[in-house]
Amino acid sequence: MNLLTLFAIGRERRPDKTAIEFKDTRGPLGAQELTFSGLQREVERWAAAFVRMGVQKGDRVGLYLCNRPEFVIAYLAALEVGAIMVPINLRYRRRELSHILNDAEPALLIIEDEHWPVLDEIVGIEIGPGLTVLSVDRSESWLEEADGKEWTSASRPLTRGEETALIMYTSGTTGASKGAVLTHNHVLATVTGLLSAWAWQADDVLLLPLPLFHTHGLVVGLHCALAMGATVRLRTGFDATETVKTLSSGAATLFFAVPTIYTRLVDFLAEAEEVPSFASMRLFCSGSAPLPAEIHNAFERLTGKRILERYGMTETGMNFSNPYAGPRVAGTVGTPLPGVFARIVDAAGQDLPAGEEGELLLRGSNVFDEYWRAPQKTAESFVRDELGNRWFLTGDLARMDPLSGYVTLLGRRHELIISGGLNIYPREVEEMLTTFPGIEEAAVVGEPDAEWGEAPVAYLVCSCEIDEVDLERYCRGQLASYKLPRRLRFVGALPRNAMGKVQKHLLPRGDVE
Ligand code: MLC
Ligand code: AMP
Repeated sequence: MNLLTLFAIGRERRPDKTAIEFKDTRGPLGAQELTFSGLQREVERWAAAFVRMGVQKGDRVGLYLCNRPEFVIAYLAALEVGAIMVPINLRYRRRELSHILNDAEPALLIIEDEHWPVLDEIVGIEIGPGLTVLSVDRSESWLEEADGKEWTSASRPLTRGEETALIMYTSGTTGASKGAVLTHNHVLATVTGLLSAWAWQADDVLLLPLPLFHTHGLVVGLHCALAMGATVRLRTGFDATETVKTLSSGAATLFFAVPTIYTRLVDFLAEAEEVPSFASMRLFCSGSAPLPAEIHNAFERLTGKRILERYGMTETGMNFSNPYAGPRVAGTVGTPLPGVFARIVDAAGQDLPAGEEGELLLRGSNVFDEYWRAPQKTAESFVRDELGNRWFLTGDLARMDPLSGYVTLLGRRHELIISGGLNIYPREVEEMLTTFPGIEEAAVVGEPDAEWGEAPVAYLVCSCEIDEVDLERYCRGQLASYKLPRRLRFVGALPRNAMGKVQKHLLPRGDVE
């Protein structure tokens, strides 16, 4: 099924109801509200403009935008014309942006005015011709040019469920991010699974401060709401005061967030003179990184609400969830969602009995088929069983409770660092650090961090004295700032094994001169 067909079911329930209530928590974009029918009118106007600009079925449309109604409009308009949406992390800098634009080769990129400087640096230089860049802040000018060009659902090119809806870039083990190709059917499987597992209702109102360029905000949040015809209170970012005010005022029923946000809410509420009631809230969800049990319990103590923790991935959408009705166990991600099959295997790929720790493998109609233009990476990410079924190697280490069947995630097979729900691959940071004059070798590891869960720390072998201020300025120009090492440790050499591979577990922890 095409996702637009699913969204039409939600829209037609109550076309005059609010689909998006938007507020810019930072200020400049103000507030805006769109009904489901108003949203569709805008989508059709944008779709007509896209076609006029030459966007064709199968073309990629990149969105380098913060959370704002135009993100939703542009995305749905891209689907209308049969295009594939490529969301781009807004924190990405020149190098990361350039990589995605070269890899996905979008025909159209939609940005905000403030991003012109970085695009001027790369378009026509690092990025080949053929890319049209439009600013959302000047949309009236290019939308007007298409006025009079009618677009209706009858204009839609036939797009089947097995065709691609999204390419979502996710941190790559090889230093550069890779695009997970998601069809309409993949996304639909996650959405329909969650609608039933979490008992979504048309009257639901979701407060959504998470970025729409990641699966959590986009698929779990926006898609479920559009499919159900529920309202989204879309925010540009997280603000504890505003969140508590909205959630306690009766203006929301659902809240989805990452553990760092729950940590901040617990701190905020613990310091409040009086903790307000969250009586209208029927569900608080956490995911994207492990929720510490003490935060889980502290949140319940303060609010009387028990968080539902779930587990997902960009490549697969949502996989596991604690129950909506039933015990939500801190430190676990619950059981597989409808239609998701899971195995836990040892290093040789053999199934392990419940209770033993191994790598989690997944299969299901939610699981992607391939990375964009990367057959080798795709091949390395799947194994086949004796029946020929293809299983995705998640890289997550897990154990299943023999009695309840609940799964606990224990860590990751690869070196991935998850900071506040954002992924950092050490290799990418290491490669960047060694391009700085004087840094000969770098090893980046994740260390526990009270605020972010994990934070990157860099061990450096240098041939001369490094000016840390210069280094930081350099790093900021190269990488999204959440990837910057929080601490630098200067060492004489990196511990290596006989094969020359860095033994990160042997790096001296704590400050070293
Ligand atoms: C922001 N900063 C971070 C950071 N977020 N640093 C480390 N880790 C993070 N996660 C840094 C910025 O780089 C900036 O640094 C400074 O903090 C202020 O930025 P900000 O934008 O004002 O930050 P803030 O609004 O406080 O953001 C924190 C946050 C945000 C937790 C709200 O990180 C967030 O929304 N995280 C969720 C990401 C997400 O949706 N992940 C899901 C992926 S999908 P400087 O130095 O420039 O000032 C997935 C699958 C699944 O994982 O299961 O869901
Ligand atoms: P991403 O690549 O950004 O899609 O992040 C996916 C990864 O986030 C997974 O492979 C897990 O390692 C991690 N993750 C998601 N949800 C949870 C959770 N509830 N607990 C622990 N880790 C999680």
